[in-house]
Amino acid sequence: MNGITIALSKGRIFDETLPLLAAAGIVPTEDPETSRKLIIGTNRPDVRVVIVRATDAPTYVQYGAADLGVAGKDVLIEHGGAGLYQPLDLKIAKCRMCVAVPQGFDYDHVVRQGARLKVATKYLNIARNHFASKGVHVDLIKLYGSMELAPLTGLADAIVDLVSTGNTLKANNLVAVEEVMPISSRLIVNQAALKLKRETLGPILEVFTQAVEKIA
Ligand code: PRT
Ligand code: MG
Repeated sequence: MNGITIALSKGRIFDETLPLLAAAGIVPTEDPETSRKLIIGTNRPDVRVVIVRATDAPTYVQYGAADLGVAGKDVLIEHGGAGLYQPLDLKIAKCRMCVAVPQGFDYDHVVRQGARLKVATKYLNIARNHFASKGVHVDLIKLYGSMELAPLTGLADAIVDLVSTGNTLKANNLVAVEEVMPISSRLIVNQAALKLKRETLGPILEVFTQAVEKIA
C-alpha cells in the first residue's frame, strides 16, 4: 500500500481524533458507529482508516499494517513501545488511572500495616509498577473488563482502573483512593514508515502538532 493507513478505535478515540484529521484535510467517508466496514475511506484517495480494538492499535502500527494510529497511554504502557515512534501527546480521551476500593474500606490503614492487597485489573504492568514503587505487597488478578465488580463480589480488595467522570465508581459504591497517573492518547507511528513515507507523513504530523496546541 503506497498510501497512508491510520488505525483508530471506535468511540472516544475516533470521535476525538476527527478534528485533528480535519485540520490535516482528512475526512473519513463513513461513521464506524453505523457502518460495519472495518476499512473506511477518506476524502483523500491516498488515506484510509482501519477500525481496530483500542488495545490492538499498537500491534497494527508496530507491524506496519497501519502507518499511524492513536492509542491511550494505558494501552501503550501495557503493550510496550517496541517498533513504535510516539511523537505526540494528542491530549485527547483524557482520564486518570486510579486505585479504587469499596466505600468504607480503609486503604491507607491496610497499606500502613503492610498487609497483602488483592487487586483486580486489566492493567497488570501499570499496577505492578505502582504498588512496587510504594512497597505494597499485592496479589494481582487479571480481568478483561468490568473491574468494578471485583471488590463487590469479594474477588479483590481493590481495583486499578480508568476513571473519567467518576460515575461508574459512584454507581458501584466505590471510591478512588489514589491516582496512579494521568492518561491521554498518543499518536503512534511505524518507525519504518516514518522513513519510507516521510513525504506524506511529515506534513500530517506537522498539522497534528499545530492542531493539538490550538485545541488543547
Ligand atoms: O471498550 P472496549 O472494551 O472495546 O475497549 P477499551 O475500553 O480499551 O476502549 P475505549 O474506546 O473504551 O477506550 C479507549 C481509550 O480511551 C482507553 O485506552 C483510555 O486511554 C481512554 N479513556 C478515557 C477511557 C476512559 N476515558 C474511560 N472512562 N477508557 C475507558 N474508560 C472506562 C473505564 O475503564 C471505566 O470502566 O470508563 C469507565 C469509567 O468512566 P467514568 O466516566 O464513569 O469515570
Ligand atoms: Mg471501553
